[in-house]
Amino acid sequence: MKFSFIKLLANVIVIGAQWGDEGKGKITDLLSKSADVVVRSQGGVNAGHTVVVKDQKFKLHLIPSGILYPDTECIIGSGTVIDPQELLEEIDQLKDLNVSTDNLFISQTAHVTMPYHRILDQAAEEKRGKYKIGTTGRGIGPTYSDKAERIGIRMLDLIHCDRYPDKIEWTINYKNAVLEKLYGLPPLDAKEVTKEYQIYAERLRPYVIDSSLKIDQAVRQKKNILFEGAQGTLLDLDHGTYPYVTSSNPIAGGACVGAGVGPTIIDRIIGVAKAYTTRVGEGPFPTELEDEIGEHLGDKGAEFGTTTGRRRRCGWFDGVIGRYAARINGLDCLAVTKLDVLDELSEIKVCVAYEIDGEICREFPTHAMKFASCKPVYETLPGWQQSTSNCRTLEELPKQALDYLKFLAELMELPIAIVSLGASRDQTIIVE
Ligand code: 2SA
Ligand code: MG
Repeated sequence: MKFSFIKLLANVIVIGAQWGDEGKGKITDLLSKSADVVVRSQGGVNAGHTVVVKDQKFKLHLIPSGILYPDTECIIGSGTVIDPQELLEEIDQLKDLNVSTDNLFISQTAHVTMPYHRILDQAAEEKRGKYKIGTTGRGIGPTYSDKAERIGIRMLDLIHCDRYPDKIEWTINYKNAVLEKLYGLPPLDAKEVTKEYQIYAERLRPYVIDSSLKIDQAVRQKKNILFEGAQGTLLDLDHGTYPYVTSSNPIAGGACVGAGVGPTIIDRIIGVAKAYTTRVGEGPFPTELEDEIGEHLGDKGAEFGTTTGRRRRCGWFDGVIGRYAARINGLDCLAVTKLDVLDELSEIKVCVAYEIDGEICREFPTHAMKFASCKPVYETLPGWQQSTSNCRTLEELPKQALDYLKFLAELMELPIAIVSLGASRDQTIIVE
């Protein structure tokens, strides 16, 4: 079966099947309508979701888009990293737009991004020179490094820092040595930073809870839980295009780890993929188009990073990484977004395999050098050259557009459950 409707009467993970920015924000926003709880499991303010409701644009980085529904509980889970200043700005932005944050909860074991993390992220990028990763510069990698090194500050430490300021001060002084000795940068004033963070702590304290316990209670009450992925499969620290990856696990397994639930509670895993491919930052990208078609996709698709404003690199749909994402995540079905961006093209290419050292390869090569050298093998499909943005059923789509979707579904061996044809909530086909 090529198309199927996956009912959201269950616990669902939404995952990016490419390099991030697949339009997960819109899909989770749609699914949040029938979810009782929405959970973010990993990542930090490197993520960016734009949700459009009644012509109002919401740019969210840390807070799940489910916050726009008044009865949906939103949890920022253990596996995330939290920049308190940015989170408070997001809370204020929502309040200004009359969106309540009473249903927002923050895990007490999530790690805190401190000022030195941001400085170190940017300094390390500069030092890497030609080996730079193209990070968002938001301190994500250094925050996760400290977590692994076991010198991180967790939300618990933050909200109790008025009583125990020593830990934060000690860590800042420890990091000052790194700033000075490794990068020749001026030290931070430990007392000043601690004072600043005490103010953030005061405001964030009411939101902080034992999140895994709260999720467990929701599971026992048979509530519908939506796990909202950030970034994408190919940016996964373990299974992505290392070293050009983020420092967390955006794959389905990562959702369980970061939320603190067992995999047995998950009923469905939905992969979100654009009808073409984009990537921000450095690293190999086999189907990249450095020509006027790539430019057209970028312009029509408004391909700019939500967090950094960087222009995204654009290319054809890559079925090899698509199949890889299906495997690594155990995807049940697919949501295809931004199909309308292809509307004007006379023909559309899809990568079905790679050629590596003269050999045809259908499986994703985890070897970075091989991946960097692979040439895409394309199949060319006819375009439809008419607008699809007002189509609301599969039947209303031009035949070539429907054939294109069927081709992707067959290639990925997955049913398509949702097709998105624009940014607003109603520009969507939900397959019945
Ligand atoms: P980092 O900052 O350490 O996580 O960067 C490491 C790599 O991960 C990529 N990355 C992303 N790629 C796409 N979208 C992301 N979120 C923002 C958005 C990006 C933006 O939604 O648009 O605004 O630029 C995201 N976050 C991290 C990053 O480009 C590096 O390749
Ligand atoms: Mg994004």
